[in-house]
Amino acid sequence: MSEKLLVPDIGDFEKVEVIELLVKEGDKIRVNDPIVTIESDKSSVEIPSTISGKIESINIKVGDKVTKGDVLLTAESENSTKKDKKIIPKDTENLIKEAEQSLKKNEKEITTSENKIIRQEKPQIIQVVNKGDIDPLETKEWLESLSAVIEKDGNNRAHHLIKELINKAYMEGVNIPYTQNTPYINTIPVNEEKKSTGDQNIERRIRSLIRWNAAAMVVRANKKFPELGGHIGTFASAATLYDVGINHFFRAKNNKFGGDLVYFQGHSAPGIYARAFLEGRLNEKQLDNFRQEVKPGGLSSYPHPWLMPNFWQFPTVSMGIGPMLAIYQARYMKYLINRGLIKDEGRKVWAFLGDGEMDEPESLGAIGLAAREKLDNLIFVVNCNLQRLDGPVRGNGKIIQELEGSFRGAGWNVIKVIWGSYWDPLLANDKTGHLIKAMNETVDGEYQAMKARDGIYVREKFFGKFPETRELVSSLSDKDIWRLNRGGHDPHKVFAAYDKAIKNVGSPTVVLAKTIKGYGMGKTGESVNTTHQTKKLDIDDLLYYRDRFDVPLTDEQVKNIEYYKPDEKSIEIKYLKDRRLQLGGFIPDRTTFAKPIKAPSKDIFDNMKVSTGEKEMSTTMALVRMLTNLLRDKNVAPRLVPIIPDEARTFGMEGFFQKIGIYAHEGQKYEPEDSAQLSSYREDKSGQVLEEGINEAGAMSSWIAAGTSYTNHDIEMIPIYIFYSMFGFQRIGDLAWAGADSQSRGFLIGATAGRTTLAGEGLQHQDGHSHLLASTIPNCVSYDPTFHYELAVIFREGLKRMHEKRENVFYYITTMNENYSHPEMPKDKNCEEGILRGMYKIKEFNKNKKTKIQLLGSGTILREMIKGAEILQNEYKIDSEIWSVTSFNELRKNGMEVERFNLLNPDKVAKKSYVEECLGQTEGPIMAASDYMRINSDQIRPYINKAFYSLGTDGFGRSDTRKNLRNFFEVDKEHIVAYGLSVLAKEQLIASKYASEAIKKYNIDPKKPIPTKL
Ligand SMILES: Cc1ncc(C[n+]2csc(CCOP(=O)(O)OP(=O)(O)O)c2C)c(N)n1
Ligand SMILES: [Mg+2]
Repeated sequence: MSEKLLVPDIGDFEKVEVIELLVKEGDKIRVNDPIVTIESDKSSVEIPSTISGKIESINIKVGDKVTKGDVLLTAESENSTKKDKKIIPKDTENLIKEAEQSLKKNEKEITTSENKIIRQEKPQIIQVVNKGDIDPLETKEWLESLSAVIEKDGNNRAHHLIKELINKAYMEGVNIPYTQNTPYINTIPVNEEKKSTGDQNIERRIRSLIRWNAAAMVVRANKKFPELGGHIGTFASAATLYDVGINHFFRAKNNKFGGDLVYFQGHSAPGIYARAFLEGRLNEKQLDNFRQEVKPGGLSSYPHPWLMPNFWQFPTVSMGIGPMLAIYQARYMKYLINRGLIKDEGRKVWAFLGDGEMDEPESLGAIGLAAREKLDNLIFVVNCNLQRLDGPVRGNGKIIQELEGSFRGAGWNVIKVIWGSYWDPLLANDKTGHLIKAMNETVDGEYQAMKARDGIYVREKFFGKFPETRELVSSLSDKDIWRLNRGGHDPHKVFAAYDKAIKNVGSPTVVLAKTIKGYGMGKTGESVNTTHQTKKLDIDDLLYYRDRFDVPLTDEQVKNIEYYKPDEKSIEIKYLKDRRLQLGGFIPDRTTFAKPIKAPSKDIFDNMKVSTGEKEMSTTMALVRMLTNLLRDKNVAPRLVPIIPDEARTFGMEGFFQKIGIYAHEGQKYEPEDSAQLSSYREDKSGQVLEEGINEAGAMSSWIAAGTSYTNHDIEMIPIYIFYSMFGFQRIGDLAWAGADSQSRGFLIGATAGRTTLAGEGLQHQDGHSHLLASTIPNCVSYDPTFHYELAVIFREGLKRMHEKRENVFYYITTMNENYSHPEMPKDKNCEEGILRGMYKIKEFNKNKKTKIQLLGSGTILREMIKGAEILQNEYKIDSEIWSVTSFNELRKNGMEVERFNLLNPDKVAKKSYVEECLGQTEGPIMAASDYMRINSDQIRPYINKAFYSLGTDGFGRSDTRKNLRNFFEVDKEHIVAYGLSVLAKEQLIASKYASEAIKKYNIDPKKPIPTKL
């Protein structure tokens, strides 16, 4: 049967141009095969077939304008699958089935777990003392009923009843104050704690040696060079948290398993080095070079993959970056699994964080996403030592309770590890509930102060709060009281928490572990406000530390601050290595086994090397066209990770929704409002686009996860994060720096760029400095292209350098939203090289052969330069050479390098910078302009031995038309002419009257203040 393929609903557009025909008569097509690409003035989209069969005739050609309902082609259909059918989200049915099945499964699970959870022991009733209780007897009856339910029908039944009670209370109008908190005790009851399989004695000995060596490393470095700094107190508080993880939980990457990913807290690095020393991965000399990284072999101050590329995986020391990166890493891991690019091996992402670090908005900013996306592969461990740098973390409150509230509210599984095992009998004997009351009422400032004192103080200040609690410890000595340990220092409690965390399904987990900052450091460093900065320990402190942890060193050895490493055959070293062997290898360890991606052949971009003729388009549109082309390259297509923070329509990328889908871990549970349209909003479990919402930091974190996929998942991916240029580096600069440190490979696209090119949006949108920010990152390669062929050449080279040759650079490219026609790529054989090196001659005006000026233009302002040059030639008889500068940043890098070489090699023939190669032999002064601040073009000033002037968009942006903005910032063709003439006059090449006349002619007010003052 013959069937017609019609133009589907393309939204509000009519008469949209066909720019590509992707099939021909006689071709066999299948449903979803792309047939034609159509392009409006904003975006280009492929139209997929809704028919399977052989094409009989094609009714349109390139250049035709089509509207909804027009016939595209006729085909002899095999089976007519109507578009109507396809638009029903294909995952929906599966999802419903899945949901039904999981409901059934859950029901089963509930019954079985109910049975399992029934407690054998009679649960202890905690009688919360409450002065406002008008009928304590009634309260007691209710509590006893609850205990009876728990005993008879289990936790789930009790939970259900409480929920029903609360619902009922709401319905009856009872105003229930909302609480996110549980009492200030451990989440896991003692009888549910999973016991560690490890040998606690050996583990304690190993931990003590690691503690010692970590402290010794910092003290030795600072003895040598007091300026080096370092931290002892942080790792001292976190040692058990790490040790339990490294001995029992963190699985390494090897040829059988992808490996857990562990984000170590930045300034706990000394402890991680100290362990690597015992493992034989680092030697004494390297420890002695802690924080001395200039000579090869030193250890970096904090985790920096750039500086220790075979060791550290994640840069974390800028507070707040670790939590965000870890969340998006866990999400990205699920993305790769759901797209079928890696296997689901149950890998986990662990992030170790400080309680002070949780103050950063970034730390808590993405926890909602982690819960929403059910990231049960993610575990946060927050080391709650109740201190940060200056002192307690909000001493009047309780950080653990505060964080519990935030995480529970967001939907996380929260495990509090507050009290160590020595507290268990006390809590069991707390029949009156006064101990819990004291725990609940004591604030962090008090908890911290107690650990800076002694047992007598704790007896008085803590247990002395109530006669009942005083009585509770009456048989304990002051020493016993002092020994009452915190949960985070108790390997049993930590083990139980981690065990529960890795088994949790359906939500991320946070372990809130209470510890003491500077644990074991004694009077100088334990729980005192100055702990954070303690980097020197005097001899008495060191002797105390040795004794505290039974480190087998003589006094003499302590005085020399010697490291201690037991013999290779010792039980400790054997144990430590065996544990890692069982867990697959050492961590951290940074490796890559990813295969490179072959860059697409040059011809994939050929259509960008011809003129667009009359057709006008923006470079943002050209980019989207190019990406659409790339999605047809079988090597590249599956590896592209387009990342868009809720701006796809601004950039004309809505065509991607249908073509490759938006990643959504649950598929699409609804029929989208625009389901009948070609670019309908399609979410899919295997969707490729990461649509991040209005969340630049999250999008950047995704970009980093994808850009480092080659090492963390052994698969090379190509992230392309397209942001509104002002909301790029300016907004997420610190993350960009971390991305660079991580050796992320991928593209950042600053779309709608340029201070005068993004016209109406105003001061906080119009970007005139992102290239400067980009230039601050050493491995960022940045370009500001004007024409589509420049973009194609740059992008292809980027793919080649980063993903085929695996160079550790990343690309920043600005694209604009101004529509204009694009010329054919110049035939000059050096053009491509020039585009990539940063400049090439694009045009020459030679009519007059008298006076000449060199005009350098970048981005959209290049076009103003060309127009200005035409006026200069036609009205003022001035010739010019026009240079398209694709990257002042790249030119500067080359200039710096060459200048340095020449200065360091005074006896050698001087090399020429590329700028000099281009401009050295040219005639006339140089004038440069871009849509960025003058300092952008000024970057090359030192490498030119000629008069150099620059124009730029210094000052606050503001909304207006492009024409008015360019006039205001003095980068339009009229100012280029006037300034050009002035430059020539200043260089005494023409009379100054020409410049004065032009200034008058173009109504330029010399008295107008410079835009930076307006
Ligand atoms: C963004 C940022 N701001 C400031 C610092 C300096 N700084 C380093 S550690 C620290 C305190 C950290 O406290 P916490 O997170 O509680 O870690 P702890 O050492 O107590 O485990 C500060 C402010 C930093 N590293 N990053
Ligand atoms: Mg802290």
